[in-house]
Amino acid sequence: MSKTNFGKHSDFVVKQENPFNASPPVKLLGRSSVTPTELFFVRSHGDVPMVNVDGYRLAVNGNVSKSLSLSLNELKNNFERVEVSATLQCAGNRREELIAVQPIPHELPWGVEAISHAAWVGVRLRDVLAAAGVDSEASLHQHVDFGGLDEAERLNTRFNFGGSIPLTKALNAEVILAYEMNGEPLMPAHGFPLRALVPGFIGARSVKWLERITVQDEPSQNYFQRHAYRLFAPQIGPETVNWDEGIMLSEMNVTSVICSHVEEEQVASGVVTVQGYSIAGGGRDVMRVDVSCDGGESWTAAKLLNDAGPWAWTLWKLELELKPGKYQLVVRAVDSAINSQSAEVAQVWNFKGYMNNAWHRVNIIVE
Ligand SMILES: Nc1nc2c(c(=O)[nH]1)N[C@H]1C(S)=C(S)[C@@H](COP(=O)(O)O)O[C@H]1N2
Ligand SMILES: [Mo]
Repeated sequence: MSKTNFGKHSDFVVKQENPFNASPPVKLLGRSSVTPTELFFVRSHGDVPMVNVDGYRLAVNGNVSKSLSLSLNELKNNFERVEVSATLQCAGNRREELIAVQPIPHELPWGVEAISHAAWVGVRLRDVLAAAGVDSEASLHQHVDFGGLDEAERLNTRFNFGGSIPLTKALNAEVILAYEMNGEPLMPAHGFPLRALVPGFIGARSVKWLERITVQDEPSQNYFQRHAYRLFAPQIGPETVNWDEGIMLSEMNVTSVICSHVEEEQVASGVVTVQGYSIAGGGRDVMRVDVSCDGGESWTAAKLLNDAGPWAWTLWKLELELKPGKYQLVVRAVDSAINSQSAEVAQVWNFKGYMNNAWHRVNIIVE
């Protein structure tokens, strides 16, 4: 295990050493509902800060009647301990397929593995906001801004990572300040000692190494809210972009992915088991996962394997009887709002490479 591996699995695939960005091999993903922590993907925009818990304080300020400064123990002792089982997915998941359509410079070429699931323990954000005297009735149009301790560098300046969510989301029971992941204190790479956990939203809003929560009238001024993590129309590029026009990303969209096979894989004829994950954003449910082995001409519904609640991915499986030949496996899902996926990656291309939820296709050779 190399020094920069941050305690991860020896098969963990490091995409970038500095900052540390890494993900599990696709075939180890979605094997179980809960991703073992040593395989949970890591997305970081700056160096992983090593936080000394003795000096650690969380500040709660802004439009509150009582500003707070809390140690980790005060948080643990003064607020109810709650568990939330939730999947985290980066908005840049599956960027690699977008890059194959048209290059996306300076962004990480994630495959399908920038997603993982854990059992998180922490305190409800709304309990902490209530202790700070946030008047939820009077202030529904506000935003909750999270500030991290890590520093990123963009546009020649160094600044702390941050991002915000609407107060209406922050007041929901599923949004927590997490200090444990899969029964252990958070690992440094996942935000020790404390992170926001915003199920159903893009991963970027689950701010790690959380040091500040500010209730304010506007969304975060942070680069990662104002420039990055916005969705632009397909014709917009770096030269023509007006940063204010992109859609600030919040809820994830419905997606589905094949994890059992990789491109051009050779498999034996007979029963071929196709497996993967699917997830609907915003707490919606995955209602149906369809699998095709002929490029999308005909479809069969896959078996949905787990029901870990609205904030969790759905694992699925289908056994196909395949004779020798070439096949294109395809998967697509439908969620509880009957949202579905685009057939072609080109239809969802955008110059920052976010939210690719096109049908996932994998060509295999059966021998
Ligand atoms: N402080 C801080 N929080 C952060 C980030 C970061 O770089 N710094 N990356 C965000 C992004 S883009 C994602 S997808 C998730 C990834 O969480 P993980 O590394 O625990 O998988 O953390 C989010 N929180
Ligand atoms: Mo992300």
